[in-house]
Amino acid sequence: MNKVSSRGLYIGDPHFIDHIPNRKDNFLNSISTKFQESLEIARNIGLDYLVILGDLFNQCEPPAVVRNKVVEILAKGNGGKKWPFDIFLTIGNHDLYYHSSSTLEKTAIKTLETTGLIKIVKSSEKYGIYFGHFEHGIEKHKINVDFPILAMHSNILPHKAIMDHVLISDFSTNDNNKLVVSGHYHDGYPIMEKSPGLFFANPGALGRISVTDMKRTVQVMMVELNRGEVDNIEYIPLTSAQPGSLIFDEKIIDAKKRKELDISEFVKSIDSAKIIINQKTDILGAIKQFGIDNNIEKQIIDEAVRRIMGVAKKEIENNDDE
Ligand SMILES: [Mn+2]
Repeated sequence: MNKVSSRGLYIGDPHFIDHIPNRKDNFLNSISTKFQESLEIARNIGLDYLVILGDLFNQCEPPAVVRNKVVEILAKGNGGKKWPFDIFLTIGNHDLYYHSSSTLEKTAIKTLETTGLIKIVKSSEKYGIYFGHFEHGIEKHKINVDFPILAMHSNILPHKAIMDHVLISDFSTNDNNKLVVSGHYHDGYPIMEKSPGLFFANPGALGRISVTDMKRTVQVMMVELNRGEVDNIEYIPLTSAQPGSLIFDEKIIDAKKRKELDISEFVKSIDSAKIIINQKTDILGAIKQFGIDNNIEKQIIDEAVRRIMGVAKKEIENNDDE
């Protein structure tokens, strides 16, 4: 099995949905065009299979129009017919309820699997792929399988980050593993050869759902295995992807940035207040005095009091969820 030869295309998180805030275009049309182009690339090169690296849908149970669009592309996108290669999905966190695989029966990806449009499996002996479906704490799991390719929905990163992740340098592989390709981390990174013949890659998300995606090249990855070794690996940019400056609404982004700035200043002011309060026993008096001393509006001081009295932690929590 580990001496397999196969050729396939890998695409990062599409996040199919009907609307993304801050985007000027029709997101469903745009992501559909890019998905269609990816499938055509695989067909035109004559590849054996295609892997979607998770988060096919932005929500596990998307609006019917979104699900129907994906069904249409998969079932009829090839000139009215199905595509002439196998299509696999590594399950992403957005494809499930509560990020839990026990909810698979209730999801849109299950519809696609049941109708035979995509395959959701643990591994493919035929093509030499292990699928690392999303699970909580997947970054900490040690995966010891003999497949040449590990197709993961996991933050396997070249550098440190705020979210849960594992560094490429710490990711453990065995001698039969030749490529670790992942989705989940939308920015992606260049193809890296960690040691001779062992590659790490993440082409980046197909769907640009955040303004941080503005400058990124939208691309897919082709890999050719020859007798269990990586023979060729390359990123292929999509020609149908529009420049970030055309799809994101900069006016909204600027306004949002200002708002975020205002909030961060506000939080800082609460932190300053906390320091002072810690040194005094008359808490409310201290906050009011802090307000007067710093020329802060009464409304903001009232809000600060509310937050300092115990709700601050819950509300300021940063929820960074790819
Ligand atoms: Mn994602």
